Amino acid sequence: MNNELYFTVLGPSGCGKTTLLACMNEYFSRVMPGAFEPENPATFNRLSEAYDKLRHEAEDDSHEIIFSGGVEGTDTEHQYPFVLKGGRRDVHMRFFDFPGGWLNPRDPEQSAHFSDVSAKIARSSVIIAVINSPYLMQYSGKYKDYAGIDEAEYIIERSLTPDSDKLILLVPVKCERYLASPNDADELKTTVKSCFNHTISLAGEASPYHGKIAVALLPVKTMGNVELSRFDARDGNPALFFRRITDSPFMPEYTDQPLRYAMSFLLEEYKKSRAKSNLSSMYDFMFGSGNLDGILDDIRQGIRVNTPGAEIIAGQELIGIPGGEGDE
Ligand SMILES: Nc1nc2c(ncn2[C@@H]2O[C@H](COP(=O)(O)OP(=O)(O)OP(=O)(O)O)[C@@H](O)[C@H]2O)c(=O)[nH]1
Ligand SMILES: [Mg+2]
Repeated sequence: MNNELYFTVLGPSGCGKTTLLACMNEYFSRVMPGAFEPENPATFNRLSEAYDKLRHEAEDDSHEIIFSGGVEGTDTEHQYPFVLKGGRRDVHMRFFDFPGGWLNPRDPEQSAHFSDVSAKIARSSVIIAVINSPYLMQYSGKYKDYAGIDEAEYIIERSLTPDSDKLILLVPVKCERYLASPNDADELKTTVKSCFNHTISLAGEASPYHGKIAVALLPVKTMGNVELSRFDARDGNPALFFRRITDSPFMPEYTDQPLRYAMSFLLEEYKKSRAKSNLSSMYDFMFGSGNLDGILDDIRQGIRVNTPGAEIIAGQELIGIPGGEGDE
């Protein structure tokens, strides 16, 4: 258990965390069958169900898809264990997602939860902040508090430790409309960067974490064929409506990129621990047999640095891939 890679997935209920993992699972089980898979049937079932539901919604022309904001939803932590299969050794990874309410530092009832999430983040190599894009983009960001960014930034900062590197992935979803043209994608990019300004500054030269934090922005289309049709905030609790783009097929895109970036980062961490002859490091234990190199290289090979709205914002050397600014 101790030698698992931890990934923390942050974002309020309904923002699309499970959906993102479901799309990632579907992608890699298709392109790398047998190499990357859920560790147990419960995880497999939960993610397959989420994917089937997404597909069903994406292929249904008969209604608008409605999401309401502000619901706290599930009140329990979810864990999604995966295994990456090596010849002699497997690498175990565990994705954690938490109810949004647990991240509220001002709620005394949640303080135990807050500490628990914070400890998981401290132990995680990779943090994925899932961003419900319309809250940032509609009405000039008037509803951005619903995206839970302040909470995410606060707990990330509180959980950093000077002794380990971290990759922070900012992953906008429900963003088909904002990736429609290069100008739209630029606007999404600028907006997300300004909303996460504090986190990005933690990687800056003036920060004690400079050189230890990498930040990348990686928008993902989980449906690909729907667009925001209405944003109704009349009763103060904004509801999002999506509609299928006529005759467009269900077509998730870029769903593989977060894991590819994560694996590239982890491979760099492993190389660094090797160079320091730190043979007791977690990375050395997991990757040291050499058997996984082929798989990791395959995963890394598929990295794209120029998908719409994407950018490596800080710490490119930690991620270890060529390119920088993603231009459309
Ligand atoms: N239109 C659109 N809908 C999406 C997208 N991603 C997720 N959804 C929908 O959003 C709803 C909520 O997504 P989930 O993945 O269950 O959200 P979650 O963050 O796991 O929520 P909790 O488990 O309650 O914390 C689902 O009905 C998805 O079908 C997207 O990119 N576009
Ligand atoms: Mg979920």
